[in-house]
Amino acid sequence: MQSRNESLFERARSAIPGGVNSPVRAYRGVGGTPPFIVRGSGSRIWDADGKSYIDYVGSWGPLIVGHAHPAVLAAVRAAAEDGLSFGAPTEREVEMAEVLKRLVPSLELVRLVSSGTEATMTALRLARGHTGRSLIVKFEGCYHGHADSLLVKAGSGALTLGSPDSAGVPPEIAARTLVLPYNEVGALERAFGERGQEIAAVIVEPIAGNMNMVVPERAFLEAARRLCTGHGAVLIFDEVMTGFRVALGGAQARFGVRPDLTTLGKVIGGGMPVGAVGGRRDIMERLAPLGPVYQAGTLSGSPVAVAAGLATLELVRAPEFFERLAAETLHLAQGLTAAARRHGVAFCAQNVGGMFGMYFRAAPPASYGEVMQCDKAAFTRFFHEMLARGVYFAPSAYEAGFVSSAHARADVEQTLAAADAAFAALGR
Ligand code: KE4
Repeated sequence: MQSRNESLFERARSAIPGGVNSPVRAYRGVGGTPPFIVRGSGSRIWDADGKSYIDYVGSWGPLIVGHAHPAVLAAVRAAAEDGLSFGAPTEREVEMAEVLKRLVPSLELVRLVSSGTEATMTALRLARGHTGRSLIVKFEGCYHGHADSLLVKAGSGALTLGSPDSAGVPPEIAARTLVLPYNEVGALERAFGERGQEIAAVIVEPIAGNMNMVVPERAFLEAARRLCTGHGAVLIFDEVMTGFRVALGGAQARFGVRPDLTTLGKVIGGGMPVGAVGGRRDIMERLAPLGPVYQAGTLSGSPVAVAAGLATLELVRAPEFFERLAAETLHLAQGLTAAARRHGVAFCAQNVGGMFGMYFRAAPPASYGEVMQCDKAAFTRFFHEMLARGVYFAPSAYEAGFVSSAHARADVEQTLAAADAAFAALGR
């Protein structure tokens, strides 16, 4: 007898490529049938077979205050009562831009879009339009959404499926993207030494969350800043994942490095489709209708989506929000590491604010190469042991995990108890 998840997945595959609307959801990285989720509340989600899970994916980061938060739902309901979309300016969008400017000082002007991909695609076009150059530097294992120029040695779902370089990207486009090793100052210096005058922009995840989680040396981000300044290139921090996740001001606040442009998404929509690109006024003023760089969007700044984002950003501004979130995430990371050690499994975990990495190796990786040394088979076994025990991690060894303010200590303790049993099974 098929489970509901299995029968839904069978139906889905007959109507949707791979049965999913985003590849990583298909569980190709871990095998098995993905649970079809029917609802979420706080730290938990329920699948079509009635099973509940403590959720550490949080829709890949947006649900930082937990599922179906009453204040977020109330804001969405209120906005929806006035109509869903107008294709005209609304006060809420102005309020969102003002809130983002206040919380992220490097945003002198900001444009709202509907996804992280649109934000990074726009940032690249802005950098190319501003500099008159076309070469983009990105880093192996980093994922910046699925715009052509960025699907070159990309992380996240592309890496999970073993296709970091997507088909369909013309070679002449891919040739305008230079991929360097993440966290290596020397390689970046050599690239600027050889081709500095061609480089329009460096785009970087200031904490890499799409090849598991790799925390850069501060010197790496400082070198990117120094070299971009010295060569007239645009430094883009892709904070779609880290923005309002690792600190109120994002990774740029933690590292004290000011980018020229920042891209945002996920948390700023609170689970609804909102992305943003912002930064230096002289660059942002190149955007239509002021300047020659075109960009547009039917639902950009959607009042209902922005209402969800505003409510979420209000909640994360509560006193001690990030301190409490980081403390709970640290407790999870330390507890997982201790459980693995008790059972002799080569594993460690670390967090930055409310995001974490889990690694089947002795020490946290500092590079893409070290991420690839992690024991992927062990991760897959652990993933399924935990899923069976009601803990829902990202179905890929190349993703970060997320804790929300709705995760109580009891949730984390339940997770750690499940992990103890899972590591015992792995250790046998
Ligand atoms: P979206 O277009 O998916 O909203 O954002 C793309 C993006 C851009 N930049 C960073 C740093 C990102 O992490 C993302 C999207 N993250 C993935 C998960 N790692 C989204 C999940 C998915 O692709 O289904």
